[in-house]
Amino acid sequence: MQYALLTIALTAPTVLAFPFVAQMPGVDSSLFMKRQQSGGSNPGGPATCPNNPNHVPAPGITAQYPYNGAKNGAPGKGVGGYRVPAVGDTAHQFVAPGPNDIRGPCPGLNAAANHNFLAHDGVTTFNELVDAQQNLYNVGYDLSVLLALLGLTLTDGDIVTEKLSIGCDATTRTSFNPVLTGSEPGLDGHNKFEADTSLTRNDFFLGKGDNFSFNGTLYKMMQTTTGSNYNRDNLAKYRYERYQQSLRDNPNFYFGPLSLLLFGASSFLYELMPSGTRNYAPDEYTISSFFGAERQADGTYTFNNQEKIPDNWTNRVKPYTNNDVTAEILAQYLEYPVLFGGATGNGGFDLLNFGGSIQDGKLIATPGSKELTCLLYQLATQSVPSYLNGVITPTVEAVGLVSTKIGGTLVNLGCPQPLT
Ligand code: HEM
Ligand SMILES: *[C@@H]1O[C@H](CO)[C@@H](O)[C@H](O)[C@H]1NC(C)=O
Ligand SMILES: *[C@@H]1O[C@H](CO)[C@@H](O)[C@H](O)[C@H]1NC(C)=O
Ligand SMILES: CC(=O)N[C@H]1CO[C@H](CO)[C@@H](O)[C@@H]1O
Repeated sequence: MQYALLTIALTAPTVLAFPFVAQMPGVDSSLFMKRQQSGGSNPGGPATCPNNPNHVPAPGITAQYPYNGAKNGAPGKGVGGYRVPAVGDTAHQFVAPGPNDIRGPCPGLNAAANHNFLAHDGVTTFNELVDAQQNLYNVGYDLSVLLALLGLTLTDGDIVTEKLSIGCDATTRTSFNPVLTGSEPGLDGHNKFEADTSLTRNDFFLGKGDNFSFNGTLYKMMQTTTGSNYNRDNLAKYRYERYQQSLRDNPNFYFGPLSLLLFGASSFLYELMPSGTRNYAPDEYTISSFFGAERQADGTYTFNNQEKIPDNWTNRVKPYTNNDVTAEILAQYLEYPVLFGGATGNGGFDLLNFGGSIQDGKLIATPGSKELTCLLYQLATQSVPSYLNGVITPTVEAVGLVSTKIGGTLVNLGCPQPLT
């Protein structure tokens, strides 16, 4: 466990400006504990998780096909605009996932695994994640490291083996010692990294625990609202629509600090997925390919299990950095400001505070501010209210890993030191 789960007694006085409402009428409190873990044969749990006994690590790059030159978790060149997969590079051609391969809620990582930038079975490592993001998408080194750390620590990968399942619970393969670490739910683990109001995934409560599978109804809604132009303005609008939908339909709706990552993820549609060969337009051809969304004759969408880099694709020219993504998170938020907090099940809504960036339920970080720069770092190093009656706090070991990998750069910029 990289994050200790702290469930606060309902009567205890607390410094957190967040009321605990799990036992209020209308709130199904049994879900709160289940939210954290997708145990046993629940959706995303170990019993139904594919298992490839023959794990093959990602092949990595070669001198002939160097991409960004990123290997072993180190910084690459940070110069994109090249073709992926490179012409002739058979090691990174698309191969659809088989029955033993794990895929999860992230189309960016699923496509990376389908193209062998991550291990094809979906059990990956910190280094593979950092290398793949740079070589494939030209994500900046700083952001590649931050996202990989968030994946590893927040969603319970293993900080000793540095292994992570990109989907369901594969503890037997990620953990250095399952008895000591407990279960490591992978990226499907809800309300650590995985949150309500995703673009194309169900809310946890509404999906009865399956919040990681592609939902064609939601994809269709996104396509309709954006008019197939997945740019910032249109995605901000669609995210707002999803928020209103969850507020209306989901009595256990929770929109906490980790939901900030969803604005980051939606920026990936117009910042990381578009192709130079299509003038970097976030268009239907491109986005549907990454999402594996297949349009049917009647206009509905189904999942084809083929999350794929579009043909003839070239990646972005300049690296996409921590500052770029936090600026996009704020820009989308400011178009349709919404409140952070949780539904109390009786029509009420509780607001929350987090770090210096969320106050009384509102994101108050300003462009270029320290709070904005530190946003993702704080998610990785501070206690995060992660659902209605709980807070997750990184362990000393998790904070240690983050500082080892980040090397103090963000602390030097004035980001708050972790308290643990
Ligand atoms: C180590 C790096 C990464 C990790 C750990 C990660 C993890 C995740 C997780 C857990 C989600 C689900 C969030 C939710 O729905 O609640 C997600 C969503 C998403 N990710 Fe990633 N991701 C990473 C990198 C990327 C990259 C490089 C791309 C783009 C090329 C990407 C594109 C997306 C998109 C578009 C979504 C939204 C999907 C939807 O809501 O339907 N991710 N990611
Ligand atoms: C997909 O999402 C819609 C809208 O939230 C929901 O009504 C439907 O049940 C979901 N479908 C599946 C298969 O979960
Ligand atoms: C691929 O992209 C190149 C460069 O823009 C273009 O000249 C070529 O026509 C494209 N080929 C296909 C099959 O789309
Ligand atoms: C438990 C549950 O509701 N699972 C469903 C969620 O959605 C997927 C499709 O996206 C269904 O296949 C599951 O049965």
